[in-house]
Amino acid sequence: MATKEKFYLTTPIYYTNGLPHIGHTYTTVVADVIRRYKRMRGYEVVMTTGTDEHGVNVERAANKAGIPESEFVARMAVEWNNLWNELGLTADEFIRTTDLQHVRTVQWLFKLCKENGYVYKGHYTGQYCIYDNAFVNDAKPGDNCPDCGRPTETVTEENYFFKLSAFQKPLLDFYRKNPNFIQPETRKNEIVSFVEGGLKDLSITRTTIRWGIPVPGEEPHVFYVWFDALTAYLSAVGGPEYERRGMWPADLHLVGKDIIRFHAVYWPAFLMAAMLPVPKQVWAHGWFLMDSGKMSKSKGNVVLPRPIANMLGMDALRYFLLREVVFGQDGNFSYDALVTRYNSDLANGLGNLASRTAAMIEKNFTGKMPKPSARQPQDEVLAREAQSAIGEVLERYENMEFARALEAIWGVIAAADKYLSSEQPWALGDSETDTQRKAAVLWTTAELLRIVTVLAHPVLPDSTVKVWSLLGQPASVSGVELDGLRWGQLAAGVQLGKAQALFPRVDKAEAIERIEAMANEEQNPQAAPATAAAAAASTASSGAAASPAPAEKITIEDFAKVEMRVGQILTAERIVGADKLLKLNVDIGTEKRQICAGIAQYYEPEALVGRKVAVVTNLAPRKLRGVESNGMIIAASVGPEGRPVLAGFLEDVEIGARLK
Ligand code: ME8
Repeated sequence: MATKEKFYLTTPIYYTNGLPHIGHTYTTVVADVIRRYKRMRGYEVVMTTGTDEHGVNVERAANKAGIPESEFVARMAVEWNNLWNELGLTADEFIRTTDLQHVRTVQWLFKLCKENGYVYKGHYTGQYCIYDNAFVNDAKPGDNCPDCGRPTETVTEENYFFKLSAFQKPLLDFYRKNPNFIQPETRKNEIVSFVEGGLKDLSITRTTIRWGIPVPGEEPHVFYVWFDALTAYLSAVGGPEYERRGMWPADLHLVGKDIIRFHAVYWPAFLMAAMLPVPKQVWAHGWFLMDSGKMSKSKGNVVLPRPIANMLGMDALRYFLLREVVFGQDGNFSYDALVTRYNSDLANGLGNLASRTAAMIEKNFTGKMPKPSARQPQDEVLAREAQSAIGEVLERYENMEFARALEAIWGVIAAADKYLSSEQPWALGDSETDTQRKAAVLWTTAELLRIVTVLAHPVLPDSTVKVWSLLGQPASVSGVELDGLRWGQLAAGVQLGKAQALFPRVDKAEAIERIEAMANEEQNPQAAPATAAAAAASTASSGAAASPAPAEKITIEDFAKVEMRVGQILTAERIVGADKLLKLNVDIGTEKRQICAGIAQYYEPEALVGRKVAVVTNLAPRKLRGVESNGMIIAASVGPEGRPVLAGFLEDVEIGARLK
């Protein structure tokens, strides 16, 4: 058997002074999509990610948390790793820069560079903040520290320097000989002109930082974080023994545009100096922006992946990230656009096509895939469209044009919708001719769905598995070889699998409200307004089961912040355009409140009048579907759909009584 060609790809190793947001998720999702795609094309793939655990920022974050750095980074690495696992983004190797294997690799790389004459001892002079104990990059004498605002001082320290200047010509030659090394083209031009402008030697050790990998025999020197971090790509696949694993050099480093210089200039130079193989490609994508600005914790505009995955499913987030923005360019993130795409492309598009095709086969052919005997030219037109999409989609994936790949797949879905509308199999009768025609139309649609499912699998790994089993297909969709995919391979006679919910439609405003409530709870666990069940009751159940992470323990003082009282519902009415919400007027003893509750699908408004309920009364007012809601009604959230059941009292209670 021929051995498989290898493909090694990496995400950046992320800083552990914060938690993953949608930007980090983006890079990791793209890596995962490529991994799945390459496997389906027969490659042996290794994908790595990890955590960058050294440096001043981590040192500061640990100090702020009041725990030793080693404990702080261990906790953070667990958080990052857990989140990736939860999101289905488990890498093949997860490298931590505090791992012994990594420490050994950094020290080894340094030794090779030094032995080859590219490292020398010198003095580094820069602006230093004595309060933060750190050099301030790019600061001039007289500048203030950007972190604490205090004046910086000019400080000189002894460092080891890397002779980056010696690599100007080798790097430019390398870029010329490997024109695809830096992608996209615009980034390549930036880097080439940066290198053409001349390279200064780089200080690669520090004596002013404590939290780093020690330079052997040269304490207190520790390695500069980037010399340390970049080497993680090599330590993940064997370090000094990389040849044994056979994965190095990396085929693809995926990074954001912020760190392209480190990857396309410093990293190949370090490797050239050590006479080690250089990676084949660095691909720098753009930023996901929030309200057209960069996400940052201090601005409070960070989007978290978990609430979105809980509400809409991880496939929806993956689809959105890849479909919404041309890979390589910046794009804006908005919940509105996310939910719109979810409803239109996933619920109404793929989900609807799959469920109605299966339902028609179930109804007309007792769930057995029919044989396509009475074919007509329009079936062939659709077949040709799907067949030619296969080639196009593979080419798009190969060129990292994910949005275009998905566009092509969804073009085929739209063609199938059109085909069904014009063929109208549901309008055909039970005569032999009609039954044969129905068989041909439904087989054609199911075959198209099979092809779409295979092509979309790298992006939608969970839902395509469901469609695959719905179509009664053997083995796993991930095992299908993309290069062998052809129109006409769908066997007749197979029994369809059980129908499963794929992408239940959601009410946009409610979905956004719930995502935001979960994000708020995740970001401010102490300030969480009320229980998960209460949040579910106030914002309506959408059908997509939300399962927020279990809340951390709170103190009695925290609990005391939530004011709950007995209220009596005076009036209840439906809200036009929001089929899940009821507008209630509630007497809470001291005043009457307007409260919106997501219970309209389960409670008739008239039946609620006069009912006594438990109300959270000190919740900040907010708008639901444009209607002000001033409080929250407590309900249990029951079953996978989160059916709300209002909390009540077995004995008579006074209106306004406080719940404790
Ligand atoms: O730079 N949009 O780590 P980091 C898109 N430890 N991608 C984003 C993003 C956004 N708004 N925000 C972050 C580091 N990213 C170093 C890397 S590698 C040897 C060391 C992604 O935690 C993007 O991939 O700051 C970016 O390059 C990376 O996260 C930066 O992660």
